[in-house]
Amino acid sequence: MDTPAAAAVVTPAVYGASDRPPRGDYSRGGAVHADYTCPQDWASYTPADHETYKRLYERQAAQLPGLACDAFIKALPSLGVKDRIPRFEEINERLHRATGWEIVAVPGLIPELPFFTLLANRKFPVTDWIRKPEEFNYIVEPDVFHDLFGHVPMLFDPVFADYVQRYGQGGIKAHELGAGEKLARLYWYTVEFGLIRQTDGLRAYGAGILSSVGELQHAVRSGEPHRLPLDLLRAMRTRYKIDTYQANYFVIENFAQLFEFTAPDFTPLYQALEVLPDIPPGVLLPGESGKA
Ligand code: HBI
Ligand code: FE
Repeated sequence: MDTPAAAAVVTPAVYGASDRPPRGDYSRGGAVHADYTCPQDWASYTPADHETYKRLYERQAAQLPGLACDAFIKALPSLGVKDRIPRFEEINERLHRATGWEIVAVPGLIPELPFFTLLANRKFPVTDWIRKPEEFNYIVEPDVFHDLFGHVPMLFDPVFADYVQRYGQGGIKAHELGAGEKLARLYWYTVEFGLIRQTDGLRAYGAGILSSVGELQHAVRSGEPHRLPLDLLRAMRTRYKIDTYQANYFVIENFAQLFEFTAPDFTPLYQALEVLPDIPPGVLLPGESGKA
């Protein structure tokens, strides 16, 4: 669909625990569509923007060995150019051939339902703006570096790619059932901050870890955070922080496990969650070692 949305329809998402509005431009003179997608405004990147991307890419790529999962390391070159912000169409030629996914540009965080709907249609929303040099090390909202470098390589893995689509389908249903916030925690603890056990040790597959300069070491190696085997109820009960390293991570054995976990109808889980209290980040329940 190519009709630009009425400006009033496309409002920024209020997301996580932030009290500021998202910073993207959600009107762009009518260029933002009703599904929140927009053209990637490639021409507006400055030489400094491309330089920021190049420096982020170089620094992050250098610390992947032994910390990032094999699927991520294998697919990273599929992003193409490293010395400037890639054009999304270039990536789509390869991504669509690999798993049938495509990336679409968005002006920033978007509300839950349109977000879930894009995923259910195998379209991954990628923020097109890039952080300013003074935010080089840390940014709360996703920018093009987080979305491309962190998320897109994993979409080249066929099983993980199917999981993300199924998550989007489940999200639409959760939204109808008023359980969107609970399901969003599953996204957080898998797609954003998930760990996987490989035969050669623990590795990161979550984009929030893979795109962060400090969190890779913290998540995979540090003795500080708790690591728990992924359990749907446990993860959906656990609140999260958006402005510090995570205090707990959930570990999967393989991507097929994620896909299988999300096959059943979640309605009974949402019912159970209504009477189970939330668990604060970093808290262990009786019997948990936190050393998965
Ligand atoms: N919008 N652009 C963008 N990127 C996200 O990761 C995102 C979003 N909107 C909502 C959202 N994530 C969350 O609700 C997900 O947890 C499920
Ligand atoms: Fe993300």
